[in-house]
Amino acid sequence: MNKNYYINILKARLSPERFSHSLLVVETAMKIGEKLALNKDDLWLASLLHDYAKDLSCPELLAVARKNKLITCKVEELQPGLLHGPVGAFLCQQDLQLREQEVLQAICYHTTGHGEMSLLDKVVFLADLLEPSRSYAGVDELRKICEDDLDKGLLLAFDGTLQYLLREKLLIHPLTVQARNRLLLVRERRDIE
Ligand code: DGI
Ligand code: FE
Ligand code: FE
Repeated sequence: MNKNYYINILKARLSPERFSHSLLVVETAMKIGEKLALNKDDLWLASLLHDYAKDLSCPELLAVARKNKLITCKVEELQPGLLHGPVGAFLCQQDLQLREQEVLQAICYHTTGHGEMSLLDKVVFLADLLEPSRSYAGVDELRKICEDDLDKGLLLAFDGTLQYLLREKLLIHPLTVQARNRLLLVRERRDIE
């Protein structure tokens, strides 16, 4: 894989801050994924490109999403920032000829999560929240928990996002609810066994 090709394309698309965030997400994702059974090229690509569409404006996100039938619920129309995942995955497929479905899926769902998250989806999602320049309350605890138990960390991450959305009176994407419900159910079953 020609890594420089992707790095240069991304650098030209994103603000310097967003580009440097993307490199930190790669670093974090590779560290989290080190000992996991994951395709490391897929992990590298998905974590690098996860915010490919992040610097598009809301009208631009909506225009691409409407034209290509990417909108899956009303919440996305009302909070178009949520579309940077699905639009990013679409543009990576269209502009960069990215064909790896697993990579496109991880990019698509990196903001909301979803009910059937793969290991790749989970690592990209968490690396985005844990990269070293993130400094919200609770991030160190989350980093520590993820070292021991990825799903426990993921559940805590969704709890944190949901608490933030409730506090700020923001709409909750149904996929965020599905992701959190699924994690909770899977964990409960494991505890009972
Ligand atoms: O793109 P990044 O800033 O690196 O990170 P991200 O893609 O995880 O986006 C984070 C934002 O997404 C954060 O402000 C919370 C928001 N978000 C996540 N789930 C939901 C949500 N916003 C709404 N309105 N509803 C959700 O379900
Ligand atoms: Fe993002
Ligand atoms: Fe990000």
